[in-house]
Amino acid sequence: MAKDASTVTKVTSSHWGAFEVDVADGRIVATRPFAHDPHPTGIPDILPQAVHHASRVAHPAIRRGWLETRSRSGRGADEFIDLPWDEALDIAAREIDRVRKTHGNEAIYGGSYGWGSAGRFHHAQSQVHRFLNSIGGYVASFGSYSTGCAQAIMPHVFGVDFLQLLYEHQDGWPTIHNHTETLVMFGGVNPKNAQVSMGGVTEHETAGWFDRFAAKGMRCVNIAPQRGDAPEGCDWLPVRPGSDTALMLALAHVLESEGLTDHAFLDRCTTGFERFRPYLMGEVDGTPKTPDWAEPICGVPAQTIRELARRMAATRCFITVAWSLQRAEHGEQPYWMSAVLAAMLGQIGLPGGGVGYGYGAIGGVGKSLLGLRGMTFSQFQNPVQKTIPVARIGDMLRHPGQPYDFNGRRDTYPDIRLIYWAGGNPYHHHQDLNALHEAWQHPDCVIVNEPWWTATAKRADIVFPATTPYEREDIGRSNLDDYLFYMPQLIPPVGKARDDYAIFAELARRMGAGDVFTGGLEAGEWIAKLYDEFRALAAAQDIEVPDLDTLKRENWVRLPIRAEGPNRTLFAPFRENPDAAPLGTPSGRIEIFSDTIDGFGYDDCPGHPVWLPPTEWLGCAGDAAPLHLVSPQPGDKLHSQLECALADRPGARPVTVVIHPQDAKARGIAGGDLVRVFNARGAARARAHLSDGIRRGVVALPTGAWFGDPGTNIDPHGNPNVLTRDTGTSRLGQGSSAHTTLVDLARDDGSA
Ligand SMILES: Nc1nc2c(c(=O)[nH]1)N[C@H]1C(S)=C(S)[C@@H](COP(=O)(O)OP(=O)(O)OC[C@H]3O[C@@H](n4cnc5c(=O)[nH]c(N)nc54)[C@H](O)[C@@H]3O)O[C@H]1N2
Ligand SMILES: Nc1nc2c(c(=O)[nH]1)N[C@H]1C(S)=C(S)[C@@H](COP(=O)(O)OP(=O)(O)OC[C@H]3O[C@@H](n4cnc5c(=O)[nH]c(N)nc54)[C@H](O)[C@@H]3O)O[C@H]1N2
Ligand SMILES: [Mo]
Repeated sequence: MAKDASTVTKVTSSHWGAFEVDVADGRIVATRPFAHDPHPTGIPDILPQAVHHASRVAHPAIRRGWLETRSRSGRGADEFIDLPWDEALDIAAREIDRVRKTHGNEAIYGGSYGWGSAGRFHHAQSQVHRFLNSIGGYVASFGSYSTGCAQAIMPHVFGVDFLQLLYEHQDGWPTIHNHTETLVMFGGVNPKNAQVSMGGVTEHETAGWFDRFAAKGMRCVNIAPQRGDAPEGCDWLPVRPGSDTALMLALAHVLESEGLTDHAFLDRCTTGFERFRPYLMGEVDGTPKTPDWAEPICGVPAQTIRELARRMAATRCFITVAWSLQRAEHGEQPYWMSAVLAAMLGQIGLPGGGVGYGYGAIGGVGKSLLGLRGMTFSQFQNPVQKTIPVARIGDMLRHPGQPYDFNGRRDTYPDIRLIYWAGGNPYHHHQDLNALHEAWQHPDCVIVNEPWWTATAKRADIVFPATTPYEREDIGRSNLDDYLFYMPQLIPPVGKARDDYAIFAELARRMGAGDVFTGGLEAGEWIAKLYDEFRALAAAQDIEVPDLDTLKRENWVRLPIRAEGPNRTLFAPFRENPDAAPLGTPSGRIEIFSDTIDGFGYDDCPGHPVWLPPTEWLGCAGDAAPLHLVSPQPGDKLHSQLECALADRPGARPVTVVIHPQDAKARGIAGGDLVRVFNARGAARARAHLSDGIRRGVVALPTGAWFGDPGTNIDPHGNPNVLTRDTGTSRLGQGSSAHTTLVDLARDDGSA
């Protein structure tokens, strides 16, 4: 688009990176890649249309049935009445006050999971949590949909918080480049997912590293149902979804039976191998976990498994595991077993050896940066002690007062009367959405702050229109990135939208907690205060950060925080001297057998890693649902964000489902056909894309389409979460099991 004199161009930041924005007459008119990004993403292209889209929430709105009679039925079906801000805020504050006085703050669910926006101050989750804490607290959530299961299991194995492992310890790409000879990637290293990172990734470098690996002759093995789960040029072992643990066990069996296990390392640095070995060798159950045993389970030929194991032992080998593997039933097992396999190889603590998690899952993993602290808006302490594992929200709403197990603890679900959501879209992210819609009718009131009429906003009683990051100023910065941004306010708020901060300040004031929530500061004053704190903390680490006025003028700076030297290596000091630098596990060692987990007595997560067949996978697929559905992240955007603009593109909806040509042929499906993807839980419409880059028997339908209106028997846009199972990964992790789903496909004539 040609720029005229009135066009202003600024840089802003987002979860998918930095980009330039052209603004004219108060509207975003165009975007362009950030000049310093070697592999920019196309996601910002849809931004101008989305920000000014007709589906923006223009006014505070209250559902008619709730406004008139406080009726709980009709969520998602009723029309909404627009109200002036003051009136809507009065009504919401009265309702929150009523619930906390009548039922206590334990009746308020504010877990409010979701990615919201990338700015540091206007971080919607911090805002809603601080507000709820300032009025007496709320039921919170533990973990994320991304890594909830890993966050529960990995501290038992390595004695480190899983996210800390990710941020502070794992080998950087330069280390892998310099040392690794064999890169074995369970679930791949997905270039499309590396476009995105929590808080932003400015230089998208993941794909570039694979070009360098190829040039160096590194052998990269992509063990995943889709070839595209790793960059081009990698070997592809099309594994059956949900079966990686069996494959890892077979690799371990080869090591042990061929004398390739590093027992010296196991003795020095691990505990419990002697309790795991009888299971591996079949001495306890009569089933040795050989490659021949694994072949029919995972679909990888036994001879391939043997050769791979030998190569892994003979070369510097780095194992990576995608987050998708633990977003599945028994997701604890491949995570734990990958650590055991790496321990048996004896390379943990050597540069470019051992195991790492989430490379490619988000863009910043593999960047070696000095850690900086600060710029966090305090959420205060939560006076309510109750938390649920984040992905158990459906169970919580369905089973108030019922007991459940989680990571060694037995608790009961609270009786939720009010849900407050800001910065997330549960009708995007949760599983079995038809069941969630039923459960969602239980609370007295649902309040949502949202810029767009998402499926969640449509299922609320009170909706407050929130600004997008382009309508307010903020600071952009991520722990996995070395850039710092001033995110200027680019346009005035669209419609009557207000910042989450302003909405919560007004609600808090009405509930007598205004000063507590705001601390007497305006948004701009908070940004300056948090920035100055950050700057002082950085200065204490000898890192110079410009003052805020300079940053505002410059728009962005690159911080000198790339770690010196390429050799960041996970657990190197521990390997060197495990007595002097013990891990945080009870034994101080890597736990191949965990007495703690064993003591929980869970049959779905016993004391050492085991192969447990999932409830739904190709090993038990029948006539009713013969295909395994994987529902990966969308390549063209972030989750459900900006969906309205994509959905408007001709032919873009319903979403594309990837199917193997032979599976399509067996169903009379041709490329481009409309199809129905279905199982006993629901049905979604999609458009077939035939590809031999997906394993036979597997279909892939990405997440991100907005869930349709209730009352239709098929989701018209292609939301996979009408099909997925809503069960925890196990009693230990209780994470999301989204990838454990069987379905069938049929041609669809397009009628409802
Ligand atoms: N089947 C299946 N389901 C999955 C997954 C899967 O692999 N398969 N993956 C899961 C994972 S890992 C994740 S992280 C989740 C993602 O699920 P979510 O994080 O819930 O998805 P988003 O679409 O990013 O939702 C963010 C919402 O915040 C809104 N928003 C943006 N900025 C602001 C703001 O400033 N204020 C307010 N109030 N709102 C704002 C956006 O419009 C959007 O509706 O999905 C999960 N669901
Ligand atoms: N463009 C874009 N990037 C994103 C996001 C986005 O919405 N858009 N979301 C971000 C978020 S919040 C997260 S958490 C990460 C998620 O990162 P991941 O969890 O790693 O990604 P997914 O897209 O869920 O799955 C990646 C691939 O895993 C494969 N897979 C599924 N099940 C199995 C299995 O059992 N075994 C094996 N070996 N492979 C399996 C599938 O083929 C799938 O394509 O992505 C982030 N990156
Ligand atoms: Mo995620």
